[in-house]
Amino acid sequence: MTTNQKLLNWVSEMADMCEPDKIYWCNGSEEENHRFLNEMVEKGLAIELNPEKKPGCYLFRSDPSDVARVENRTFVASKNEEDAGPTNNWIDPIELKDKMKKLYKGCMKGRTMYVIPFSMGPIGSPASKIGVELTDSPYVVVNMRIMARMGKEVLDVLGDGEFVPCLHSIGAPLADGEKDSTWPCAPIEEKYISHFPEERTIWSYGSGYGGNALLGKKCFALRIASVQARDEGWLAEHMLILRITDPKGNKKYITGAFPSACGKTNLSMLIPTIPGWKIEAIGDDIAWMKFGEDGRLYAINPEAGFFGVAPGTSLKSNPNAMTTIGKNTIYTNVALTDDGDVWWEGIGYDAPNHLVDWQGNDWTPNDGRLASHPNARFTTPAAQCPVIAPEWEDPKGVPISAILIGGRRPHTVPLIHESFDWAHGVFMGSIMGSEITAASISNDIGKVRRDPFAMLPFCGYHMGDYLQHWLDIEKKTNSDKLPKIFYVNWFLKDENNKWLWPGYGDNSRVLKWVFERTSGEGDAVKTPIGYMPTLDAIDTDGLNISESDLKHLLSIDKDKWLKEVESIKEDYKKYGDKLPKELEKQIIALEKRLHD
Ligand code: SAT
Ligand code: MN
Repeated sequence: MTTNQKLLNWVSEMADMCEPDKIYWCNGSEEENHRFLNEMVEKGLAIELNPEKKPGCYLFRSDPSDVARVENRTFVASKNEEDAGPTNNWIDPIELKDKMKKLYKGCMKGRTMYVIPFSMGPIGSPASKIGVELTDSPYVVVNMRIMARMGKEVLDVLGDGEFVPCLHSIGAPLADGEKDSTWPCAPIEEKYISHFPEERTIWSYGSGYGGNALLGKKCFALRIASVQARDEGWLAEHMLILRITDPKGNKKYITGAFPSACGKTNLSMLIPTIPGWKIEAIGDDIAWMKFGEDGRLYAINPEAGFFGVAPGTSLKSNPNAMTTIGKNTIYTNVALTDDGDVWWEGIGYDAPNHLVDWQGNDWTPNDGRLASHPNARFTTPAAQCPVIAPEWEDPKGVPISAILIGGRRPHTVPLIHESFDWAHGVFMGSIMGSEITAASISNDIGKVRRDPFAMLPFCGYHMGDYLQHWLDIEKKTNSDKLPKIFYVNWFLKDENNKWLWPGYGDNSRVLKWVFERTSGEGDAVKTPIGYMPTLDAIDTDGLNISESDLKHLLSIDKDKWLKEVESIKEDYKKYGDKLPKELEKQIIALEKRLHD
């Protein structure tokens, strides 16, 4: 097992508090995985899909109250409130631990406590970090096995070293003889997804779903890692990583930060529509970027799987993902067909006449209800992706040439623009975001929710300090070694609410310009907001797009941008005196350029 005394002590201390019936150390083997899956099928917690349609695949249905990350129950409990900043929920760490200890007391009665040693990043890579998750959910175990490298090998590499302790409970103890439900969890007001940044510790209680429970992902690889990255001089980011190859065989690596539901997974494995170009995936959600000896930023994907949104995934939107999830995949909250396959809205073909919906009820097409939950997910091994780049597990990482940022903006922000320099690129990152479309608070529709580098829900410290950290990165190397920063917007609409850009595989046309710009090529004009491609700099061969639509996509409206400036100034107020001086200068400079 392990001789790591700190680990042994922590496991026994947590077991004393949670009082599980058993403690089980996961070894990560195939045999163990099958045993857990079979046990869950026998208990009615999971359904094995038809092996002729979806070999090695299982369907889980969560409790309707436990279907997504819960941002209002997610806490950054730094010692000082100021360090959590205005965009995180804060509770004093001593008070929070007291509260949570009461909940954890006896919370695993009638259950097993699984010990999951896991590595974020390839096992043994100097860029990787080790965590240990304790959980009473076997669903979490089988998901963590896909999303991270886990088991005995990790303990071997850990030795007596440091790990991030991650405690998780679904918060549903079982009394003697009590019958279990299919997705036990705690009520919303008892759910806590807590981070103790100074201690590098995670305590999660009450939810079994996604980022609330698979603690290696958002909790560790983003919230805790962002604090480690700040202290150690690197970047832990909510970014995809892709490799792009031109027709001559030249390769470059690009990362991209986009808020949820902007197509990160689709972009990372896109099939280009321009002949001779190729895109391969390295990661679809998280990038850790550190300086190499040559002064360039190298990225690794700390994860080993994709936890993607199923609805909307189709042969049109993402054929490579459809292949990836054809086997050895865990599906959560999708609909089940009568022949043991899965279906979801936007899968690309009509629903059959009968399904069992995500809540386990009969469903027919005229019911007017969704058959799968909008946040239904697949958990699938990255290695199964037909276009996974061969170096995706290279412990050194891959050198990054360009960083993309973007969101959903139906107007104002053009298809693409490039920053003048690093600081201007950080400014662009600080103002990115999406227009609110279907908000429950109707007043907010049409407003922009700014989400700097798509990290708003995932930064483990003050967002103002985070932006300053991005600015400081420039001082660590020569500026010509840094990636170029580009702001893309696939989501522009015309006056009739029609998309102006075809998207999907045609996004490769924009990536081609990015590729050229990082090679000192690609025609550009200087505009008040940054460099933009000339009209003929975007390859539109074989694309059916009108000259006027293209002009619309590649131009800016100064009046709209002056309004944008006002809205940015308003947004910046929330940082108070933590707003980096450089960003204050940037907004003034932008306003001046717009007036010139
Ligand atoms: O549930 S996760 O946090 O892993 C996915 C997401 O919400 O982006
Ligand atoms: Mn994400």
